[in-house]
Formats: sequence, C-alpha cells, structure tokens
Amino acid sequence: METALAAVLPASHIAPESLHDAMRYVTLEGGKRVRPLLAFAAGELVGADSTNVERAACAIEMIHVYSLVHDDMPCMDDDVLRRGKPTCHVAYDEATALLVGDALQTLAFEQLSLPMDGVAASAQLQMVRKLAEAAGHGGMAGGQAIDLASVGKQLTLAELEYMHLLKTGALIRASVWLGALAGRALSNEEAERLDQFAKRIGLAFQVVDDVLDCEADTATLGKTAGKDAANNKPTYVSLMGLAEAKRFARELRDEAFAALEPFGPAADRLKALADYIVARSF
Ligand code: GRG
Repeated sequence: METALAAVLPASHIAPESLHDAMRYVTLEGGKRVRPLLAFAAGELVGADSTNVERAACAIEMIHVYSLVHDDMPCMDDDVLRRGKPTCHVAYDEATALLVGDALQTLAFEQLSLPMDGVAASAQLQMVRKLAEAAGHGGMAGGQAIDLASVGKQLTLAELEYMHLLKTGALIRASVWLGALAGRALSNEEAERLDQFAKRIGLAFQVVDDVLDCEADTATLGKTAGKDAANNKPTYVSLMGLAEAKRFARELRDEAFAALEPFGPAADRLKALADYIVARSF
C-alpha cells in the first residue's frame, strides 16, 4: 500500500514541484490506513485480486487525505498539526493546501478509472459512483457542511448521527463497498449485511474519535469534553457522557459482528478491523 501510494503520486522533482512535494508530504507516512485496510478485508471476503483492491484503496486514501488537508485549513477547523507534523497550509501555504486537496481528489478518480483486469466494467463504474457519492454533497462534503453549520447549536443524537453518517461514515462505507466490488458478485442479502457492517463500523469510528479526543484533552488540559466540544461542536461524549459513548461504540461493534455472521471465517479480517477501531477507545 505504501509503495503503491508512493508510485501513484507525482514525483517531487517534476514541475510544479511545490504542489507535487506537498501532495507527497500529506499522503505518505503517518496515517493509520483504516479505510484501505477495510477495502482489503472486504476484497478478501469476495476473493478479489489484490492489485485491483490496492488501486481502489489508493483512491480512497487520497480522498481521505484531501478531506483532512481541507478540513485543517483556517476557513474550516484551522489546525496546525496533523499526523504528528505541521498541516499542509502551515508547511506550505493556503493556496497550495487548496490545490493539494483538489489534485488528490481528481487523482483518486483517475486511478479508479484505469482498466482493472478481471473486474467487469459495470462493477468498476459502480466503484467510481460509490466513491463519488461518498465524497460529495450526500456524503463527506455534505456532512462537513452540516458540521460547520452546527457550531454553537444543540443537536439531538439523531441529528449528530446523521451528520457523522455523512461526514466520516460514508467514506468508510464506500471503502468496504469498493473492496467488495473488486471480487465475486454478492447476493442481495450478502450486500445488505456487508452494508450494515460498514454503516455500524463507520459510526463506531466517529464515536471512538470523540472518546479519544475527550480523553486526550482530559490528560493534557484537565478538560473533559474534547476539542470539538471546546469549539462548541456537539460530540457523542458531550451528548451521552464518556461511559455511555464507550458502551455505544461496543454495541455498534457487536451489531457489526452480527451482520457478518453468515460469512463465517471469510469475514475474520473485517471483524478484526472492527475490533481494532473500537478497542482504540479502551
Ligand atoms: C473538507 C470535504 C471536506 C471534508 C472534511 C472527514 C472530514 C470532513 C474531516 C476530517 C476531520 C476529522 C478529524 C474528523 C474526525 C474523524 C476522522 C475522519 C479522523 C481522521 O481519520 P483517521 O483517524 O486519520 O483515519 P489518519 O491520519 O489515521 O488517516
């Protein structure tokens, strides 16, 4: 995966050097690669060729990294650190950060549209569509818009869940789908179960992120709600409390496991990832 990403990204010595250098700076090293790992695990479930899944995984990670770069900019969350190093607009400048996001997004779709041996054109077209839907107004970008509009507002749990299903859940769901689309066709029931797994685990990811954010703040600043809550943004911890948020994450993981039951041992890697995502909060 690391080698594949490094190969797909434009070389730093080719003009425009600063754009290419910044694209490599934000993408290589540091990320947990949760979404690519989910795509690989889903691909394994359906006997997909790993070269094809790797292409899809690179596309997904580039969309994810683009969202982080834009999210960190002063017009959004205004963060100075990401993955343990200065954010893109700090290390380069704001205009470069904007362009890095744009270029990563389009490179993702360019990669995903290259011929994939052994994958039907209709399945590949569905991959492109799933990724576009997950990244766009009905997914990540839409969720981010709701998030920005919710600053200072009191959201209900249902509203918070809807926002996160779009903002972080949609790309996680698409990661599972893209891996699955690279392999054998699924029955309607299998597809529904896999989607239920992905939806639960996408939500669990955000609940855990809120828990970790709160615990990091408590450890360093003595505050008890986390950065988003401090920025007047609603979180699972601010709405449910820490203990209940942890319990909710475990419940989502258990529901995700249950959805995979009929797949048997073929789903073990997906289950292990679900466990990893939730166990980070304990
Ligand atoms: C700018 C269109 C646009 C969208 C931004 C997803 C998103 C919307 C912003 C990300 C901001 C954020 C910190 C959200 C909380 C959960 C999350 C997605 C954390 C980062 O994902 P990880 O933990 O990061 O997978 P790494 O660095 O490991 O890849």
